[in-house]
Amino acid sequence: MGETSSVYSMCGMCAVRCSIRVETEDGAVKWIEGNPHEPGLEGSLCAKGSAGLAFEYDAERPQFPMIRDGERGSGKWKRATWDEALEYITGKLKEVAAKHGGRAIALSDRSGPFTDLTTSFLKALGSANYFNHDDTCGKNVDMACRSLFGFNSRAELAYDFANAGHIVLYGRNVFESLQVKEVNNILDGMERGAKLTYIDTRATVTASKADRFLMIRPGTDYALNLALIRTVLQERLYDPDFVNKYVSGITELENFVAPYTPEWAEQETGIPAQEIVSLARDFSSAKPKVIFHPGWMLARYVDSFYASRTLYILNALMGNIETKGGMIIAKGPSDAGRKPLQSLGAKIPEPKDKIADAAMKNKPFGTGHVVNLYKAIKTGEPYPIKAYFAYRYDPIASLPDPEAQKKVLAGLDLLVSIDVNYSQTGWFADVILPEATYLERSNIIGTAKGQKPSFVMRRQAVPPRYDSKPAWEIFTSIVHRMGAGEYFPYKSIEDIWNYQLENTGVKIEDFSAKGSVGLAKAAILQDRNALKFKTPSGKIELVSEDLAKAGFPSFKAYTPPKKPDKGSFRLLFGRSAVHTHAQSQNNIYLNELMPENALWINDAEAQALGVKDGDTVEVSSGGYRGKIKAKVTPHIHPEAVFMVHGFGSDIPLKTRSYQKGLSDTKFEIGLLETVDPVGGGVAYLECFVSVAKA
Ligand SMILES: Nc1nc2c(c(=O)[nH]1)N[C@H]1C(S)=C(S)[C@@H](COP(=O)(O)OP(=O)(O)OC[C@H]3O[C@@H](n4cnc5c(=O)[nH]c(N)nc54)[C@H](O)[C@@H]3O)O[C@H]1N2
Ligand SMILES: Nc1nc2c(c(=O)[nH]1)N[C@H]1C(S)=C(S)[C@@H](COP(=O)(O)OP(=O)(O)OC[C@H]3O[C@@H](n4cnc5c(=O)[nH]c(N)nc54)[C@H](O)[C@@H]3O)O[C@H]1N2
Ligand code: SF4
Ligand SMILES: [Mo]
Repeated sequence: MGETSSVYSMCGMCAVRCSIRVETEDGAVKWIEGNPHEPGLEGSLCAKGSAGLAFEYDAERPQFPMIRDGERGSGKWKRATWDEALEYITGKLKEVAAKHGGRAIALSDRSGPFTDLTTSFLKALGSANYFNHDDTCGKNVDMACRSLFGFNSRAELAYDFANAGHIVLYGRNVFESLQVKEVNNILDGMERGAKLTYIDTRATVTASKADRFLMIRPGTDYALNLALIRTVLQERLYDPDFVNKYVSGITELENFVAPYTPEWAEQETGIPAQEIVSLARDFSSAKPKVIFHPGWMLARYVDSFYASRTLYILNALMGNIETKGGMIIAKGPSDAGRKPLQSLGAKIPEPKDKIADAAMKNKPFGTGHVVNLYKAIKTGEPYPIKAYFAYRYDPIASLPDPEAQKKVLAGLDLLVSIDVNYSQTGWFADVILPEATYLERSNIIGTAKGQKPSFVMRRQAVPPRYDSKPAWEIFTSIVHRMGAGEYFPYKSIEDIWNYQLENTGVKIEDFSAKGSVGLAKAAILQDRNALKFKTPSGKIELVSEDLAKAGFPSFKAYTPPKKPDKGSFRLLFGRSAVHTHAQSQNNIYLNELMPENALWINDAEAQALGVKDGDTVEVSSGGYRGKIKAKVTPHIHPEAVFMVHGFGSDIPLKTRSYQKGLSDTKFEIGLLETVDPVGGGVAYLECFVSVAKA
């Protein structure tokens, strides 16, 4: 046996970033498992996490810096040294900064626990133009949450599924679109007797495990919720003490929902009125241990903001906040009486100009909409953006309409992709910088908020196999070459860690035992008699002052979603348990499990088109067409078809996934600027396709 060691780190096969333990022998990874010390994880990993080994030892990933050697997107590259690639990049950045100022440099990443590095990097270059993926994910849900509670839905709220009495999920396909801890907590809760209600346009694995599955007409969850709220109010099924103390605007709500009867909702949703009433009675009997999980799919229609608001209103009516089995306000270091990490940007002066979307619409509760970054690149308003870093982010694969995007991105003087794979954006970029993989690098320390907040660390397990570098080193080097080295004085990741930990009383060694450092001895719960919400009034605002100031109503009348024309269907998408977005399809192991996607189509509709299960069909929309196998099933709503996202890669260097299956984004023509007018989230599901036998 050679030299073995064991390191605690963080999985990087999806953005959940589960805590892991990695065993190595002679500098090679031998074994990866979930961190046995992590409650709720206890050693488990998902299939994608286990495929980390296949990813690490795959040669079909960028192995050295590459500079474009032909037209953008031509796939012609020349190999470069790091010195050449970084000189090329900083040469362009200097030109851009001289002409338009540092503000013309933008960066987007996936967001998460390490964004202090990217926002500080931009700050050092004099730019506030940091954007993340959220408009394409949970933005509307988050905005809805803020409008009611003042909390960020993801960072400031957690769900105590393990102790819940009734869990209601809207298209939240927890058993396939998964997060390992959450799955384990839900299974624990169900073992202890929690009921699971699942509402989706198709029967997923989660539907098969649910006590109650309701198939809903696409885009009508708002109608369902209005009728549920009406029933809860009329039958006085809510928590009166909680509502009287913490909720303002209940009379206005009652008046607003009055016309939305269960019988009316049946016409819209296809869910029988009886079912709606019995669901309302059923979950109310479990209050306050009821969780309505917002999911993300509600967030992808043009009126998702208001639909998501009704879902949070249901949570509030059940009085489930800050109680066992309910919605928990996530705690940070200061709630545990501890000091937070020191920001890498703490000593860097604020950029002169505000972020480029600050002046734009759709921002009652915040900025950083990546869609508005595209607008700014396209129009030069409010000022020009000429250089763009896509770091751990692949907009061409994840925003609608790749061709429309390329037209916008063509206006840049510099597009850089920093990735561990060849991404669709990388393929169109001027420079690809290969980051060392999650097993080959350390990251800055992150903060995990929750009932028991902690500091978390991703720590290098093995040396890089190719000529790649960790992000902290890439960004530090660019800042130095741009003449701002004083703001990034770090020579090693330990320098960064020590700086971050300076005032916290925590030392680097403290991470060795378990991989993270807990900041509270016991779970912290606020006093239920003295809850404070982060709204202007400190209450849960059904009638929101902030919304009114931004010129939006607190309650919006229901408008039915468009019905597809004959022979046409609404295109829905979602995940498979064995793939991550568009990044894993070429993984040897995961590719074997699922090499391509199929088109789910309702059996009666298929029959009318003469399509049988397994037939090849042609799908088309606005001039784009492609062929795919049909999965004919009764388990999808007749108005919709569905495909798993992430297939149909254009990159020949990824030989296993090249042109396998279809890409949903290519059908989403014209939707790049179609957003929910209040939340700002991208309305991907306002997409219709025609289907015919091929
Ligand atoms: N049509 C359609 N559009 C969608 C979706 C859909 O289902 N259908 N899903 C939406 C949702 S919910 C989301 S969250 C977004 C996701 O969109 P993205 O955030 O763009 O997707 P990811 O696959 O998480 O990651 C993007 C890139 O990060 C790279 N990457 C992974 N690990 C690392 C690393 O360690 N270092 C570096 N430097 N790079 C890394 C991957 O190779 C990939 O190219 O897409 C959204 N867009
Ligand atoms: N395996 C795996 N897990 C993941 C990810 C991954 O890439 N792979 N990505 C992570 C990310 S970033 C996210 S955002 C989450 C996404 O997690 P989810 O939002 O739970 O999952 P999706 O699979 O995107 O879509 C869920 C469902 O929404 C349904 N749906 C579509 N329209 C409607 C509607 O009008 N009403 C209702 N009620 N349902 C509708 C679709 O049929 C689909 O089954 O998953 C996370 N987990
Ligand atoms: S959910 Fe799976 S792929 Fe994602 S971080 Fe956890 S183990 Fe890794
Ligand atoms: Mo997402």
